[in-house]
Amino acid sequence: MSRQVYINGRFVPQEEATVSVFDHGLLYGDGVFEGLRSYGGKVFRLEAHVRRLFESAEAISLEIPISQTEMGKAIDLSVSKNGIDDGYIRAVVTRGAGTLGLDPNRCSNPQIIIIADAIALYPQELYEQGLEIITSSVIRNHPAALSPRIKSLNYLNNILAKIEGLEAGCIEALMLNHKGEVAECTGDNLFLVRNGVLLTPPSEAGILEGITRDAVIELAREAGIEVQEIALSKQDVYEADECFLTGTAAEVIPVVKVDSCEIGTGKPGSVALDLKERFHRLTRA
Ligand code: PXG
Repeated sequence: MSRQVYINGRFVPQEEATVSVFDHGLLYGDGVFEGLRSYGGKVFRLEAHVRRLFESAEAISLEIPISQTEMGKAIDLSVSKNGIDDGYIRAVVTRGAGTLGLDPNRCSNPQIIIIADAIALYPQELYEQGLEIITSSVIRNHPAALSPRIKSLNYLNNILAKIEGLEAGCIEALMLNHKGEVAECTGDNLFLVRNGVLLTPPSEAGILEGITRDAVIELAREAGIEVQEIALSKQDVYEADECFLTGTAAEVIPVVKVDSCEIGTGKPGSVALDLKERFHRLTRA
């Protein structure tokens, strides 16, 4: 089905939605993006995603030529114009076309692109049986090199870890930071349950602070579950009672094996399943 794609203030059929081969988004990965979900035609946590998009842009000195309100409206409109109920939205802002040189000052026309499409969910059985993941040998970007807080078009760090995971038969892979602490997975945040307490790496571990992660922390606290954002080791993961991942695409998904080590009982844990349900209700509310 052909989609109407938003590009710089206009909606055009997807075949006509193009950017220049001189765009620094393509040439250098110089740009930022967000992945959002809509449920029943309503975008989940739209303001938080738009805020993060603008923060990512600011962190790379990229001035987005429209306001956050206008961006939010354009995202909403992309969903409604394409008649999407439960869908996935990709918002991208590139540096724009420039010269064959790094200098971003030679790019004068940032490109704003919004694509809304149907969502390809992970197979249902993975939510019931739980994922098996591995720890990648690729460490997460050093925060002083390219901060993981910036959702940039430069995703090679994550893609290299994803390739290693896929080669091992896993659709996700755990990434450690430069200190050897647990950071996050290639497109998902990680949580553990230990003695009834929910544990997740803090921002300083070098993670993208996921919007799903924030929602799950809120839901857990509402449910009376203690949550701690603390540094975690690979050993903490192996010895945890439960493990699960959170992300816009995955929502909440249990993990039952890490590096061939069974987590807890080797079956999805009760806290993970409860939070999965609570998140499901929140998004469909
Ligand atoms: N860490 C990283 C590195 C991510 O890229 C998350 C955590 C989870 O954040 P949210 O805000 O989504 O809870 C992400 C998000 C995709 C895709 O198409 C990837 C993400 C989000 C949506 C789609 O692979 N990554």
